[in-house]
Amino acid sequence: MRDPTPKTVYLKDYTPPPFIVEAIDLDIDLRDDHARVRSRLAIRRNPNMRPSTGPLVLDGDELALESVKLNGRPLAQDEYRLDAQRLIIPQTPDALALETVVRIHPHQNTQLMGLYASKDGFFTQCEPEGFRRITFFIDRPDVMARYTTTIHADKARYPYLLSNGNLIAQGDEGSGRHWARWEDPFPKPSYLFAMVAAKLDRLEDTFITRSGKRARLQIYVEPGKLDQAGFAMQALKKAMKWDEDVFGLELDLDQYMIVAVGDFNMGAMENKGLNIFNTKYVLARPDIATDLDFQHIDRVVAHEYFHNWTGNRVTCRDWFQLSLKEGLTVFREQEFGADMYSRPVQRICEVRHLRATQFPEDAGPMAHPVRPQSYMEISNFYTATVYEKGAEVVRMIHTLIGKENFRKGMDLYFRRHDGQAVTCDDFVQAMQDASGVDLTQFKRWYDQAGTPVLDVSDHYDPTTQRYTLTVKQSCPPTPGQPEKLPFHIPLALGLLDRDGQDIPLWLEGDDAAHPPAGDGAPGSTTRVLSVTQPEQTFTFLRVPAKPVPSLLRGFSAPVHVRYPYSDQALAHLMAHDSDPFNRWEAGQRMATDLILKGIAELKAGRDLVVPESFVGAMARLLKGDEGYGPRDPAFAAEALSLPDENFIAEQMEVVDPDAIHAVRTRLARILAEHLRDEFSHAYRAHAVPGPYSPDAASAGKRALRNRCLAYLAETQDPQALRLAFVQFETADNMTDAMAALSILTHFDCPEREQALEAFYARWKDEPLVVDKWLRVQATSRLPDTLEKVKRLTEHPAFSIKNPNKVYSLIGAFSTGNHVRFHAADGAGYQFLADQVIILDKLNPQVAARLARAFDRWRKFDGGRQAHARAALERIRDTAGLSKDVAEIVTKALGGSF
Ligand code: B3K
Ligand code: ZN
Repeated sequence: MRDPTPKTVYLKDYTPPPFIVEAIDLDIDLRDDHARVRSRLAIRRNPNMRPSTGPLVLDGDELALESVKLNGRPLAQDEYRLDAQRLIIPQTPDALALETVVRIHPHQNTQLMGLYASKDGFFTQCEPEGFRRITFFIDRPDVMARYTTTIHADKARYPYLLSNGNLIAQGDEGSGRHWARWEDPFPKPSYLFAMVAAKLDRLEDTFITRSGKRARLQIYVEPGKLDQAGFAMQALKKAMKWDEDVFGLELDLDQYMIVAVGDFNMGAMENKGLNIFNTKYVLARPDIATDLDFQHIDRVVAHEYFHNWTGNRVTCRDWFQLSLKEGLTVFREQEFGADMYSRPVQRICEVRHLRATQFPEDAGPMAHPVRPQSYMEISNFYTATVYEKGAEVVRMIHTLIGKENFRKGMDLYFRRHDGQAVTCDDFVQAMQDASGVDLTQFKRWYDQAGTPVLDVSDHYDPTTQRYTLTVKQSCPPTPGQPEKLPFHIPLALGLLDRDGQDIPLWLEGDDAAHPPAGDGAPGSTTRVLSVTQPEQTFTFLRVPAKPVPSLLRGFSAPVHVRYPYSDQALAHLMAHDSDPFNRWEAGQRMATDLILKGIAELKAGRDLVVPESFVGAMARLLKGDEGYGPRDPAFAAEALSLPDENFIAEQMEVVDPDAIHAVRTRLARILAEHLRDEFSHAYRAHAVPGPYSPDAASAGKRALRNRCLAYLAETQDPQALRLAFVQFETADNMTDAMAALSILTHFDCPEREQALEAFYARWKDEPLVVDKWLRVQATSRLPDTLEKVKRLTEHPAFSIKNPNKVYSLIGAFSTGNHVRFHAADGAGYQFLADQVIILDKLNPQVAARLARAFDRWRKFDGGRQAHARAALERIRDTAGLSKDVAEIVTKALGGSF
């Protein structure tokens, strides 16, 4: 586990594997304090690597080797070498059968990588390099083998024995034990291996694929929780149908299993035919899960299912290509979400998430391209850049070549690469070949880090009715990449006239006979400009009067756009833009400008001034166009949300967390006081009658209503806090209860304590609800929050060994409580350092993820920087630090980012 000299791995050093494994026959014998794993590998030299005489090198981590046989003959000790990470056999024939027997200790596996024990049994997680913790293997994704897996365990304690593929045999074997053998018909990389031996309850269903095949669907959950598995099953069926309808992709298995486990490092894992999920993304019931939880389940179940084609059938050649499967699968999941819920609202949430996580990453010490060029620990690169920016890159291809061509590109990609381990270049090539659009320059998105900036200026000439936009692109330096080449950026835009109507767009140089693929045709009201040069001008013809530009519609590229909008222009866009994303965006720009101005005023000792145009715009959002209430409450709820503190911090040269918090809270209070009646009215008007349902329309109403309640509470009127408490007490669903509790947590009032106590008393036996209870306390704005968080680490509700608990308490405090984590006295930083150091001994992956909260430390003032540096250095100097955490802290401390 501890590697004394962590090495950097480079993409440029990639070479194909010298040996390939054609088949693996695994036999896993689970005992009370260990497991014995026998593996038989059918290996041969890679024919493409001839002539070759090199040694056979197998990866292994924390394996106690008991024996090794080559072609049936036990090897003497001088015929192989063993070090902490490898088994090396210098002399081998070109084709061989290798048998190893190892002992492992799943009960002591606190890393939750490889085979580990959890409450109800044994589970695995292999991606990216966990399989080597189960047996010796060539543990890299371009080695694809056929798996047969036999599991032995106590029958009463572990009635279900599961692995990838089809169950081909099973039986009893005396002493109350049983066994089962599984065979996976599809060759796969080792990271997709999974097995489970556990006592669980099973929900079953069937799905008839479009070619008429009947597939068995099974969801396995903790005993007694079957009533929480139904929604995930429906999600799975929706996802299967959608992938058939939209991409023509069908399930290739007779049986598809999802197993939920409470101890899991991340969200879920797409193992072939046997997905293993964090309980958080499976279990749901109206009284314990919020609307957002339901939505996340829909999306994560779909995401893992979609991997069956984008990831499993076509996989990654090496881990640098991770975004090949992740960016593409996130894009597919986003499109599924857009079709299941409100497309504009999904997009708004995705962009907000991208800006909250990926933009800061791209501006900080861990900045890396969508296809990283090096890493010390690959687990650190399951990042917002690889996932979310990777999805934006796929979306840009979709925008540039158009929907039909994109589908042709996907078809071609599968035709060419089914069953292969390939690269991001292979994906782009298929898109280029299918569409005829040259994507050569576009590919820079995969290799250059940093968030590009578009500086836009305009000029209108009334005599010629020409409107000219000048677009300059630039990209700030990132670690190892001081200079960037220009990107190919799809800039979708529209022009609004004085009445708020879209103007038909005629571009100088339009060739009506050959409209560029994917763009709106000449004369349409949204056009996609291809920005490819450092500076470029675009001239629109027949523009009757100076328009208001609606730039980057639908957020067509992951960039910053700078354009000198007046408040009036923003209010115009907020009221009229036909692109809902940009209607939302205009409001966010206005609020951000207002808060940044307010911070400057505060420093000069003056109070925040909120212009009538802003209050008026908010009032219109609440009232909507038709009668009382907006047409789309879910959209209104988003548009009424102020940009969060992390986002505002990113817009500042030197971050002042106290000022951000003070001004943002003040703005909310001023709005609440001005619009008290409107908020009260909308709160009452959007009550959702009848039994709870997580559908998009009802969820939208609840979201708006709870946003109104939050504003009302900002007045600090005891009646408003009372109203929140009453909602908390009477809610028949977790969404409304949790919304009320998340409001009360910020106010030092008796209702707060009463609600928190009642909540815990009621839900202490539901781990996922206890996670919410921890999170809501960790994100309180009250000044003593850190003290409370520290006390909660001692509470029986908390366990540092459970990743969900760690993320809910420590993660939520350090990434979701800007003002308290970044306290001027450095106490937040010291606390986080303490926790990272403790956790690193148990679970380095989760510890490294926590340590990322230090990423932006250089953006703060000298005092805070000194505290952060001391905390980081203390972590760095800890003896026996994992390479996971070492990589994060050395990058944070090095350089100037
Ligand atoms: N592929 C997994 C992520 C594995 C993370 C390993 N540290 C989940 C997903 O993206 O679907
Ligand atoms: Zn994924």
